[in-house]
Order: sequence, then C-alpha cells, then structure tokens
Amino acid sequence: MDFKSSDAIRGPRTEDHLPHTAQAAVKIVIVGGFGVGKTTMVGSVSEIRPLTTEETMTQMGIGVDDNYGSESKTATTVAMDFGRISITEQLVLYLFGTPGQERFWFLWNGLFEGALGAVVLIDTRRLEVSFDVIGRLEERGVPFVIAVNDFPDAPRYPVEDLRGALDLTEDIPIVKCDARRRASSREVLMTLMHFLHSLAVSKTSV
Ligand SMILES: Nc1nc2c(ncn2[C@@H]2O[C@H](COP(=O)(O)OP(=O)(O)O)[C@@H](O)[C@H]2O)c(=O)[nH]1
Ligand SMILES: [Mg+2]
Repeated sequence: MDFKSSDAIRGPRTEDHLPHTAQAAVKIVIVGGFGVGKTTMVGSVSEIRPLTTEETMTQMGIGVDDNYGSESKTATTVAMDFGRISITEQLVLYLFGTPGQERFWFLWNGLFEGALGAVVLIDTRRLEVSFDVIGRLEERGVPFVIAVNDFPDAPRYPVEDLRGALDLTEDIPIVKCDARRRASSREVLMTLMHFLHSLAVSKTSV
C-alpha cells in the first residue's frame, strides 16, 4: 500500500520530545464551566499539539449546558484537554483541562490524582459554576488560583468584589487573562507556580 500521499501518517513534531534538560514534571488541572476557555487556554500555551476531546453538542446538552454568552459555541468538551509547557529548561507542566459541570465530576477522581494545583477559569457572566468547582477543590485540598477570562461583554468587577462573591481568602491569587493569548495564559500558570511555591515555603517554615 502506498502511504506516501497519506497525510494521516506524520512524523512527530520536534517539540513533541521532552527537552533532555527536563528534571521535574508537574501535573496541573484547568477547570471551569462550559465555554469558559479551558480548551482555548490549553491550546494557546501548549508546546505540543494539544489533545482535545471536543464533540458536537447534542440534544442531550440542551438545557443542561447553559451556554449563555457562548451562543456561537457548537462543541463542548466531553472529557478533557491535554497539553504540555516547559516553564524552564528543567520544569515541565502537564496540563489537563476538565469540565466543571456536575455531570462530569466522575472524571475528577482520576484526573486530580497527583495534581499539584489547579487553575479555575471563570466567566463573570456565570459565576455559579465556579462556586461548585471551588467548593470541590477546597474539599480535596487542591491549591488553586482564579483566572478571570476577559470576555468583551462580561461585567468587570474589581478583584476584591470577586473575592467576596466567591468567598475566597486573601491569599488566593485572582488574575485577569485572555486565554487566547499565549503570554497571558502562561502568566496564569506562572501565578499558580509562584502560589504553590509560597505554600511549600510557608509549610516548611512552620
Ligand atoms: N474574548 C475571549 N473569548 C475567549 C477567551 N477564551 C476563550 N474564548 C472563546 O470562548 C469560546 C469557548 O472557549 P472554549 O475554550 O471552547 O471553552 P471550554 O468549554 O472551557 O473549553 C471559544 O469560542 C473561544 O474562542 C478569552 O479569553 N476572551
Ligand atoms: Mg473545552
């Protein structure tokens, strides 16, 4: 059989290989409601071709997936996104994007195993999904930062108002981001890494 013309078979992209300098790999979960930008964020920062399991939204999702504000969205992630980013030559993050809706919570058990921290992506038009997600992260003791995805028609609240609305303590970082921009998404991940580092330092100094 002649495979030469097949574009389904390709060699690996060079960046699919881990840099040989990598010494530590950290698992990070990106979680949030439907249409909040998880797939976009993993896609914008990942240095490998991101793996994503999008499936066209079916009748089943209607009335269940509240897509207020994302009316043009026709696909919803049924399982997860996966990507990878090297933060330094030594440190590599593995990113797992997962839905926040209650009917996907069964995925959380395996997905959060070994995860060092999480990014909670929020859309200020639909904060209620975030309440559930944050509650579950707190139950599991997974440290997290909040990234407010800056949708053009979303109301803009001062950070301290959001902190109050989400009932978050002072130490939890809240940052604004544009998940479509690599630099912005990377900044969110750096915020999480700094936060995790500060938690580790405060634990060892007790
Ligand atoms: N304006 C704006 N749109 C975004 C941003 N992030 C994602 N989107 C758009 O919002 C829609 C939903 O994003 P998606 O990543 O699929 O959401 P997911 O369900 O959380 O994976 C897509 O059409 C994105 O292009 C952002 O930061 N700003
Ligand atoms: Mg998605």
